[in-house]
Amino acid sequence: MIRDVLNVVTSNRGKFKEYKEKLEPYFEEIDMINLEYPEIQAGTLEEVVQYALEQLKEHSPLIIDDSGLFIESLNGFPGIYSAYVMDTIGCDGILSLMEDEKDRSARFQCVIGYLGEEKRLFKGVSEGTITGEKRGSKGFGYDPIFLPENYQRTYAEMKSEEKNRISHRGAAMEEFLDFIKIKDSY
Ligand code: ITT
Repeated sequence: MIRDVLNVVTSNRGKFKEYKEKLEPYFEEIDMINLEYPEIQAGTLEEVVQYALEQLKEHSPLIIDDSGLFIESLNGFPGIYSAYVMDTIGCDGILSLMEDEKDRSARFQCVIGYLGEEKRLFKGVSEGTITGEKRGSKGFGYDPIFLPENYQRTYAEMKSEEKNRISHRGAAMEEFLDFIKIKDSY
């Protein structure tokens, strides 16, 4: 079944492109609402999403997305601070922090918050490693320094369809799609 509208509330065009591409077959219209919504300083992505959903009811049916890069040897940094770290030291800063570091394992996490007929959270994770240098010009954010497990190319060296097939956001979107398909089959 095809639903009518879904609003994706984000200030990040790269994220929106990934949503639009994967969810397009299931909605008549997918709109980006470019809004800076209040993000509380919380311990987890889930807490940030729960709180933000409450402030956005007027835009329902909607999804929001809070994501982060968690680097093992940095005890999970930048994690929930990923946006701030990107705006300040960026990929180059992360590479400097990791200079000479042998353990380069890292994971991306994405939490989707959905507010429609119900409020639901969906989570996706992708495992990988931090490269020694930036590679690729596609994607956004930390994509040039993240090499997903079992792949030889960074996310920034992949087209968004391919990234969507294996990424944290792609996995969270699959969960979301499973949910709406079950709802729509009632
Ligand atoms: P919102 O308006 O949707 O909050 P944002 O860019 O602030 O947009 P997040 O807080 O979720 O989004 O993201 C934290 C940081 O992690 C931010 O700098 C993103 O660019 C980066 N990021 C999120 N998802 C990513 C992905 O799939 N690949 C690379 N970087 C990503």
